[in-house]
Amino acid sequence: PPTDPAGTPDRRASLQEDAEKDAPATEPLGKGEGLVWEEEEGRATLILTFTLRNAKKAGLSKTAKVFETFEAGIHHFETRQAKKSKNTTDDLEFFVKCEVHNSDVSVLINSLKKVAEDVKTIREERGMQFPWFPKKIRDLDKCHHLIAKYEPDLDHDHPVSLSSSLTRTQIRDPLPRVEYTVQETATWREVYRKLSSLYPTHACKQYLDAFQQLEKCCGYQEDSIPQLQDISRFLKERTGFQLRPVAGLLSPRDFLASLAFRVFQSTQYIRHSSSPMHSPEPDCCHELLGHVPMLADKEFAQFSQAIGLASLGSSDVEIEKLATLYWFTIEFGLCKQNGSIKAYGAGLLSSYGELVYALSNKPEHKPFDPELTAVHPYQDQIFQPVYFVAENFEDATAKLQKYALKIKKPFSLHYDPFTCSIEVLNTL
Ligand code: HBI
Ligand code: FE
Repeated sequence: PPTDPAGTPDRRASLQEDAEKDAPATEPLGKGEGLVWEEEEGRATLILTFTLRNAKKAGLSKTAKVFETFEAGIHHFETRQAKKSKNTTDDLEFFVKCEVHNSDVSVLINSLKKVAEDVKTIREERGMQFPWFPKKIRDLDKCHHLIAKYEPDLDHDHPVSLSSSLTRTQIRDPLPRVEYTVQETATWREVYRKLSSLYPTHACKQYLDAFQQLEKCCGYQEDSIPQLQDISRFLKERTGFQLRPVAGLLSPRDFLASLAFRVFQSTQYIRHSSSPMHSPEPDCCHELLGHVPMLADKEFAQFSQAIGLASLGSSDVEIEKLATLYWFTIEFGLCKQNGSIKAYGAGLLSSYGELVYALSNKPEHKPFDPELTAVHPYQDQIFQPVYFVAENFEDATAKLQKYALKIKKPFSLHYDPFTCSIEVLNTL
């Protein structure tokens, strides 16, 4: 049966409960947590058609799982044998009408594309020609879609690579303090020691300044892992950035959207002790040693927010380009400083080997130019063959904002820092 557009009473109750639980002790993410100020934002009705090959062998349950994962209200679900199939009666065509929350639309479609073919959508609602995006800081609670690194086909416990998308409880908890084990602290110590020996010669000035401050006021030291809560407070005072805990790799769209609100979604767990110098996914060594010091710099903070703002309401193609820009700047960026080149990218500042390599004469250095950087192929398995060098963060931000203006959207956006919300202008 069709779902109540505002969500079932149960769901509403649990959202309210979550909102109460969500109110962090010290740093509220939004205002008035615990009270529902506004009706929950709209749900979208979708009409989807797609084809499932070899439906007998696999796929039917995977397909159903996609709709289940996103708590889709199913209005109509019809299948028939695919017309075009020649040798097999196993191919099925689907016609589905369903209703999901706006924030889940693009992820649902992308998940479906992983299990089915010819996925086509007709969005019923009018005036919905662009993907949903958060308008208020509280909306970030809906930007929680995790992506698994492995391919769905290889792991049968994860039929849909985005199936872990509903992780509200982990994401929405207040910044918890974590008791790290002796072994985890030992891993941190090893990473901290090794990397901090390189910073004076390899890291940019902004990083070094902030790192010193973090050692002074935030418990940065090799013998214990600093707490997100303390760091978040520190950043908030300097640049207005705050941290939120997240359980793993987020979808680029969700991750970028949070930057628009000066929220950095940070993992809190640490890599396995068997490989202290490598982690396939972000962990707290990467976040705390790579990202956090740079987020304390005003100009870098502005640059980060600019990428975030550019992502809001952008198409999947544009998001992919912005994620590439993010990759070559915030993760692997270099910058000029007093006639030499230094690192500011978090992926470099949290990897001993690549930090040394990036500043050697082995890789190519190109000037940062958003148009070219956004479409440059990148490596996530080996060291980058090419790095992009920014003149400085002011210049990089100006170039990025110029780039962002060219992204086609039926509106323009303005961030209001007083209310931490997005104003949408010239809506069609
Ligand atoms: N998710 N948790 C987390 N941490 C990141 O650093 C991160 C992410 N998702 C995507 C992402 N980074 C970027 O590589 C871009 O795709 C935006
Ligand atoms: Fe990162």
